[in-house]
Amino acid sequence: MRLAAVDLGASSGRVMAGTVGPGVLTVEEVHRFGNGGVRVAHAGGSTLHWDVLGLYREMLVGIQAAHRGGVLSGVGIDSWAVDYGLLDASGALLGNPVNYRDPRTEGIAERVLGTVPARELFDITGLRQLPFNTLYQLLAERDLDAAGTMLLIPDLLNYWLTGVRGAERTNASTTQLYDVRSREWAGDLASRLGVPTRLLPPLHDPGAMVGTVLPDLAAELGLPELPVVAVGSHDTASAVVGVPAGPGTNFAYISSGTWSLVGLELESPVLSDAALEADFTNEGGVDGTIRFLRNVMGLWVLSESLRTWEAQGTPVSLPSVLAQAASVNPLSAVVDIDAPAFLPPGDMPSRIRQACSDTGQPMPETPGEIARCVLDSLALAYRRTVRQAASLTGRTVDVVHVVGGGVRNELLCQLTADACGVPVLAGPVEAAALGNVLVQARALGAGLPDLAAMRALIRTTHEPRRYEPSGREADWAAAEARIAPGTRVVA
Ligand code: LFR
Repeated sequence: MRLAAVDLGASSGRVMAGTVGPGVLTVEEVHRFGNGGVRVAHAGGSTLHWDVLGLYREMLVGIQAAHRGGVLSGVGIDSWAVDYGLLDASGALLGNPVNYRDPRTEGIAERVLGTVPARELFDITGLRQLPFNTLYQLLAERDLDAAGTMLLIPDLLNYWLTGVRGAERTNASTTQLYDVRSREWAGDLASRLGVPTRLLPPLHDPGAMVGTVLPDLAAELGLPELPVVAVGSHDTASAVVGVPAGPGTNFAYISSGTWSLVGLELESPVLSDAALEADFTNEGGVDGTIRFLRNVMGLWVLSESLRTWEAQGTPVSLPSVLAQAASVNPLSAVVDIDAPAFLPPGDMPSRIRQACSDTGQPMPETPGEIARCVLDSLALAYRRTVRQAASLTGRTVDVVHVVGGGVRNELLCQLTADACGVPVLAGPVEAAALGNVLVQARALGAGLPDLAAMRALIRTTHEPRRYEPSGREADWAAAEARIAPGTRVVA
């Protein structure tokens, strides 16, 4: 069967045409488009938005393109998490969704923790305090009175396609308004904090039918009656479905793109004090799994560096900067890549130099040296996170699966194996689209009873590439010591 997977990332969106059958699994990109923050000025300063209507329009172009190549049986949408649109009672969009990197939530978490202590909030939601969690964003809204419903980005696009309002559970689990154990909205928590529960739409699981494309829209686009299927609508949930882990392997995963999501797949959440202190999060996955992970700042720091060099009139291409980085001395300077300073858009090379200087290390100068510092620092963060995840859960990790766009970065894959001290299996690049397509296929009757069956099909059709660790454990341990807590840069 042929399916369209809409996969929206923070820096680009794509529509993939997928084919699933016995022993068959392919995805082909039929439409790709840029995405990113759009800063808009107003009397109070400025706000960083998303261009959600542009994304909707490009998504429709992509679905049409997918259908031109063969009749579609379904469509599924996944995107980055936490962000949302507010609808009024009639279903009209109230304002343009705000980008999670906008600083509007500054100080909100502290306010919330004055009412609900961090320990209790973690116990209910399982989530780490990231400044952009939906809860904090809703509390930063100027006015919620006119709002009738809050729809996360994929749910909003599903609504525009089908006219049906709902919330898919994997993405709902990232809002900090969702009870990780009961798998329902945390209504009491919302009320205590002043978030009206009328905003929270009915929940459904990945694999549920959302509806069919509205007849007028289908006619306009030349589409047949087309089911819209709920997939793991959080892109990381779909990407982890797409991890080609074999049965019984002790694996950690890194979903590597704008962010690096580093962790383990579990059957139930880990809500210990140690997990809370280590800033781990428990997000809902497909088939009731839990993604016990940590957000590591990711390739965003490198892409923002490229943007900075371009803005400064000295553009460098990604391939050339990576080639330069490969010949820089390993671990010359490393930073705590998770420092809050690296979250907002801006001049990353300066921030990296500053962080190196703050920790008494030589400052990288050339683009190649900066890029090497970013990659070494990412690998170091992966090392710390994989080891923490193992110790917080009492599990061992024998292999790290890397999926997503970062798989293309061979240097980073090798550094990851070196830093973690276990083999890396890299690929597929398009794990999120594959996970999206497989959950749709199952919902539409293609067999594939469970995650194991889906992953077996991925393994036979998308063999990952293996990187062996090179055994320089002492060097990585020494680099880790250079940025031990106490040397963190401040935003
Ligand atoms: C990755 C991702 C992460 C989430 C971040 C913000 O694209 O979805 O999982 O923490 O974006 O939504």
